[in-house]
Amino acid sequence: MGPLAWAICCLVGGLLLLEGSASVPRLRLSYRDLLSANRSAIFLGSQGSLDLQAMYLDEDRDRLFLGGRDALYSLRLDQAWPDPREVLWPPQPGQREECIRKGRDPSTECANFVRVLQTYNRTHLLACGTGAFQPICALITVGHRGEHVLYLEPHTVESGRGRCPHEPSRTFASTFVGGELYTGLTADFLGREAMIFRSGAPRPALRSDSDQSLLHDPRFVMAARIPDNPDQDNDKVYFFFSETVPSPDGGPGHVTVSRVGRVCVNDAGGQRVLVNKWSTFLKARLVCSVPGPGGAETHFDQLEDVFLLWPKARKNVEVYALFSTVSAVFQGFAVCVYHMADIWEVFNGPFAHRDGPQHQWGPYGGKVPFPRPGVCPSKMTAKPGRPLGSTKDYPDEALQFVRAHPLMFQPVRPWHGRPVLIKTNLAQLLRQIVVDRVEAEDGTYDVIFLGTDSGSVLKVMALQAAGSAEPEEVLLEELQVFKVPTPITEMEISVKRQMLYVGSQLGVAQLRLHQCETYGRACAECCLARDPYCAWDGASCTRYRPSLGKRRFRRQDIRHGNPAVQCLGQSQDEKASGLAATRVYGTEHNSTFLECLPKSPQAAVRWFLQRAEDEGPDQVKTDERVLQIEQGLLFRRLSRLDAGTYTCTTLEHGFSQTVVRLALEVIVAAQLDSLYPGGPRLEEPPTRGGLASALPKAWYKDILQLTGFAHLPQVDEYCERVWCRGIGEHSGSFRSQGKQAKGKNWAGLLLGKKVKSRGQAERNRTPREVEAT
Ligand SMILES: *[C@@H]1O[C@H](CO)[C@@H](O)[C@H](O)[C@H]1NC(C)=O
Ligand SMILES: *[C@@H]1O[C@H](CO)[C@@H](O)[C@H](O)[C@H]1NC(C)=O
Ligand SMILES: CC(=O)N[C@H]1CO[C@H](CO)[C@@H](O)[C@@H]1O
Repeated sequence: MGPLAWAICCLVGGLLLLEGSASVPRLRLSYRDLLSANRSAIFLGSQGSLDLQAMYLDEDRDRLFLGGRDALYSLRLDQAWPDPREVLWPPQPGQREECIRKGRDPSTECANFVRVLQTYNRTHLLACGTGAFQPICALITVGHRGEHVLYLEPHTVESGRGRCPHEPSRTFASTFVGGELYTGLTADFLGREAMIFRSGAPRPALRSDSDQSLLHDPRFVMAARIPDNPDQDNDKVYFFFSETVPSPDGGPGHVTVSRVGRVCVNDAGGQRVLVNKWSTFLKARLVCSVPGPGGAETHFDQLEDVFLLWPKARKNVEVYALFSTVSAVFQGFAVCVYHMADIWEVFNGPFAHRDGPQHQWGPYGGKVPFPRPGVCPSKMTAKPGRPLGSTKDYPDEALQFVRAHPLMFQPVRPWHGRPVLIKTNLAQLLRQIVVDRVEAEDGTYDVIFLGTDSGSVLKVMALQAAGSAEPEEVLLEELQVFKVPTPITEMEISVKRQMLYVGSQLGVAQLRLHQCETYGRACAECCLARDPYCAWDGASCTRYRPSLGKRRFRRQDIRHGNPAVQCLGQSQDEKASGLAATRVYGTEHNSTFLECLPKSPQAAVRWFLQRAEDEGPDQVKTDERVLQIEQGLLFRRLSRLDAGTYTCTTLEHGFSQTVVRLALEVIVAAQLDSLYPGGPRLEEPPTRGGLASALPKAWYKDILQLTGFAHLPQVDEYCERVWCRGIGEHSGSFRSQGKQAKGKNWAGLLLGKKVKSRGQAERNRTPREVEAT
């Protein structure tokens, strides 16, 4: 076996072990489900697409600011986005033409794509855009709290070089700290000069030293100020990014690695060395990997997104990072969590050193100068008679050292040494991550929201089971936020409002973190959902509030989702088993379909048939004639022996529930033939307007005759339901067939071609469309 074949085999073998148990969501909600339940509200602008590049959630002002193509928007954080404000901001005069003349793409590059939106002061935002390949910045008046205004201050427009990339597509990160903008970007026209840049009066701008090869083709993901300790002199701005570096063992080729880098906020550059360049920049590798069989690690090296989870006390922030694999063989994603204490430890550890480009990296073993490179000037660096109040006072030796040793030797390892979540063989790519720490009855849970490249959001938990090394993945919901598949590029959370703000190139959506009633109206359904936001309160599935939890009756079981324990004696469940059967008809020798749509795709579906009152129910035997498919039971050719009462049950976490009961009657072929010597008249369905009068009443009377008048009320009711619902405005019926098929069905239905009943699912008002929307 060649080395490549070996690598592939072992990689794939290792990944088989990694596959999560439950990659089917407990609940899947379509775009239309979300809109009709008020779970989401979409803003696409007046043109139907914003070309969104930047999103800034401003919870102090209760506003959401958006940067688009040649425009800025301001939305108030209310349901359904009342009165949005828009400001047009095209490139400087002549710049668009100049951009085209230089050979850039007129539609995707030669416009002002707004990529920076940061709070400047209490009344203004700083905005920067690509300016058709000539970056520009300006101040935007947004008004005081409570006002809803948006104006561009034309006299403040100035060059945005170093503050915004030239192109809309290039990765970029920025943060605004103490009146200065920190950016990680490629700052030149050709996109070659990668740097970390700081700008803003009154201090002179500071940038990365270009001859230092500090950054290798970086993809910046995030930048943020994270205080190390209460002493503000120690505050640093951290950058999270990936790099493509020469192979670390001196071999040929390049590898992708992920990094955390940092600079001191009070860095002022050096006096003789590193003048107007960073004098405190250091970086370390972020490792996110799992051990495979035989000790070989599977690495997730490409950083996709980072979310900082600030605990209530605002110290010891936790870094949630989403990674992907860089392999051409397979696509995998992992979420790793890093504690700041572990990051600090690595920055306090040995520096990486090698004697030359062909040598291996090792820990630097010599004497490290004082003040230790990378340390911010503060009381700690001051010594009697030696103020060291600024990096300009640092000895040249210390600056030379940091210039030669920007990389730490040790990598930062994730908490527990492994990812909390691994996703392989996904149909979608994962792009964004946001995390909410939720208090539930039996503990605190981190709910992870993942934005995909197909316009959906996955709501996931990683449960650390006692005694098991591997966390259990609980995929709570899959929410199709955008109508058409489009990569999610921005995601912000408002814990205060319990909302997620989701951005794609098309526009933004406001999405509720939870909607407990969607899980159903029974205690068992609420419990099986295992959603830490929700609990059974004795009457319905509602938002769990820890403060009230002690006094009120609350049923919740996140860890096990076991309704048998939690919902004992909760009458709603017992009702289900006594569910009355709905009468349905099928014709002999024809195909018939019995629908059963369990609320959760995770549930195992079983069908039982009871032929006579005095017989017990038997599990339905399936073969090539009777098929059990995802949506129900399909009889390809109905036999008169198929008549009886069918019960569809689901089994989930050892808990069995009845979803639907259908009493199937078989109309014998001979009876039909005698009624319609020339075959059944399958007329075109009546149009919607003439529905009531045009229905061939005689025709359905014929069926009554066939079945005997004893069943009159049920048949009547059945026809009523099928006709009025199926053909009318109720788009929820005949879902899997799309609009075209809707009208045609009424005839087939009576002849038993396709029998639909939503049974219990009907009673719970959530329309769940299979139809691709
Ligand atoms: C959704 O919200 C609108 C307005 O906020 C309201 O009129 C409507 O009744 C709500 N619908 C549901 C299903 O809650
Ligand atoms: C914010 O900055 C702008 C521009 O410098 C200035 O005009 C405005 O008065 C400032 N607002 C506040 C509240 O300081
Ligand atoms: C709708 C449908 O498929 N009808 C068929 C039912 O079966 C008879 C023969 O038994 C056919 O003639 C019909 O076309």
